[in-house]
Amino acid sequence: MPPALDWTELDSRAVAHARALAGDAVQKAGNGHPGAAVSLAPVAYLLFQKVMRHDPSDPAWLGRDRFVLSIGHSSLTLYNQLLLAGYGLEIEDLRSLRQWGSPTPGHPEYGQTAGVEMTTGPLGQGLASAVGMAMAARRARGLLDPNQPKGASPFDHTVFVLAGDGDLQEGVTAEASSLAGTQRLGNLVVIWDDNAITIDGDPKITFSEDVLARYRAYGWHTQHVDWRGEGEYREDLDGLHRAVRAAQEETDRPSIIRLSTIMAWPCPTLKGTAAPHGAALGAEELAGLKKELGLDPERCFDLPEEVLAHARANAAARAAEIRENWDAAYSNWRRMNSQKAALLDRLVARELPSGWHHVLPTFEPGSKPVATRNASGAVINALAPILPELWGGSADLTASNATAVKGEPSFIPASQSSDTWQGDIYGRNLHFGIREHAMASVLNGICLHGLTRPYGGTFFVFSDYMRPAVRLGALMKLPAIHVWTHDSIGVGEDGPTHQPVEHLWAYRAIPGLAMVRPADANETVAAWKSVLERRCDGPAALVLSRQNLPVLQGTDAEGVARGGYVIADSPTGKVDVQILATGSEVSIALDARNALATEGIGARVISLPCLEWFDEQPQDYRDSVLLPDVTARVSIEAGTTSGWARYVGDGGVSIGIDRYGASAPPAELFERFGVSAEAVAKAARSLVGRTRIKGV
Ligand SMILES: Cc1ncc(C[n+]2csc(CCOP(=O)(O)OP(=O)(O)O)c2C)c(N)n1
Ligand SMILES: [Mg+2]
Repeated sequence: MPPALDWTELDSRAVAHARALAGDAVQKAGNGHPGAAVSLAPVAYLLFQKVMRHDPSDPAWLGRDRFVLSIGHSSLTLYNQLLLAGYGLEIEDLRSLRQWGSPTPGHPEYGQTAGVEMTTGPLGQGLASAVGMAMAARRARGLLDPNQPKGASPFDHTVFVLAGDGDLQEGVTAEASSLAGTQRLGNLVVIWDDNAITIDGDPKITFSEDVLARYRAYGWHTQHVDWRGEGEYREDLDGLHRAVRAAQEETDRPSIIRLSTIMAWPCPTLKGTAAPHGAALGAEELAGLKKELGLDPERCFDLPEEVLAHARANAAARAAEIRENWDAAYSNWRRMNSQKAALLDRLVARELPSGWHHVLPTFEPGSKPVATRNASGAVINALAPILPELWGGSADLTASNATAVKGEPSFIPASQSSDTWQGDIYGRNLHFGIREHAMASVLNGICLHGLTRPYGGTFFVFSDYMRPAVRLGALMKLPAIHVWTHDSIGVGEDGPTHQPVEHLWAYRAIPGLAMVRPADANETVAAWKSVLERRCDGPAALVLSRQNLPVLQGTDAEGVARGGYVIADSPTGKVDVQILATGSEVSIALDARNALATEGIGARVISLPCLEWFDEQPQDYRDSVLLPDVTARVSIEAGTTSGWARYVGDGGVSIGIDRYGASAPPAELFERFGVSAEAVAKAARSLVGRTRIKGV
């Protein structure tokens, strides 16, 4: 039996004030989401004050449980607890809810408010990323302390999620939950606020399956705590506490608790309706709520000193007690595992081991052509022995994406091993199944958890399935690495469904995401190096070819790190035209340059593996690469041309594919779509003919 819940009158008062504060904050802001914050205040208080291991004075504490508010719209549910527990939020911050620069933005934002583990708001992402956090916790434990029995390591902790009807309707949680069940993530506990309300009212119009049966079928441990019951609504905190403890004790399966509540309870007239989901309660209803709670309806933002002091003292005392044991266990672990402790210090600092890049492969220019996806696979395998934090896999395209680390087990329970993949709960090769969206969310969760660095692969065309999570990762500046192979019509016979065309520009539209499309094997190595070195500034996608590409003369790792460089300058000593290219089209550009040389036209070829990195460079560097005075410019990229005007200017020509591809052999497709050296040369000739070159 878990210890009985120790609950005092002051705890009840803290919950009552939290409910009223949620109403007050939204009333003052004029808009927001009070409803679930009112009804879930006791649930969140229970977690933060009675259940979770956390330390408000050290929000980054390694041993902490994680709390993910998947219902991000209910940010006040979290802000109230951060305030009560002593994470630095104060009443004045609730007064500035949703205002410019406040630590209480409309939805919780990672990095803006101490104690916020993840940016949430796009429904489903919180729960799906929590699966990644739970996976990361297991992987980190395997790296640092694999031999302790369950629960005995300082690295053991629980990932808690508060989810809503919306989260469980979103497809990404189905993907992630199926994966979590297969992975037997016993360190994951989800509480589903089954309040029978979404914005359109009763979700019975859209959501009729037996959700817990579905989760049982996924392999989860399920419980139902029914506060609505048959008779009067009763917030049975003892029952919920028991369920949460039982969920934590179930270490072999993830757990979900269906908690049947009433939206905005105990608001006098609006409880149980959709109205308080996303609008201020109104003065009258708010006063009525306060009366129901036994509070003074005249007082706003009221939090008596003794209530706040109680909550903060309780959170601090619990933290001190938990930390005392944990610190001792952790010091002991450090003493017994000095090498692993050094590894941990490196991972916490997000540093790479000195000299790490010496193991990177190099490819001889002119040697056998190599697909950049395979060069990427060679990099991953070269780095694997010295970067244990680097791990990843694919959404069922492991061989195609070249994401596997050879000779290492898969990150799956041994019981899930197949003829092809040997499983180990601490394994390294990830298998996401055909779940691209959840893969991206999981990568975010792994990054958020901290210590390790994940990558995930699929065909570039299916990156569309990942976009919501990739965007959120960019917003949070998480260093996930996307390995997107089969990057163009170079896919060939599979045809237009499998040939990305608009994807490069569609993803370049996401601020903070680096789209890296290397030209050959050596640029691929340099791209990986730069991505790994840029470890704190957001996600990167490696956009890689299916087809073999020549190993080029003139590639430059430093130039790749800067996003663009001159791979071959004008052979005539005078730059008549500049050819801009990425990926597989760089070699085409080089062919065009050579053809133009025979006609006495001097072409400079600029390889631009990453426009985002190039744009970051100082003006003088950019001007030294892309000469401002030479306005005869041709870009070539096997995708839509939409954004190239910015680089080639009004007078330039962009060669690309502004239509869907087709099913045919790759060489024929390049030719028929005019992505060719002849097309570049033709455009260059006409530009040189009609463009006055300054200073000439
Ligand atoms: C992906 C996504 N789609 C739509 C929305 C808009 N939205 C915000 S909350 C909500 C309803 C959520 O219902 P539920 O999870 O039951 O939360 P409750 O109303 O019970 O607080 C919707 C549709 C969103 N935030 N994210
Ligand atoms: Mg709901």
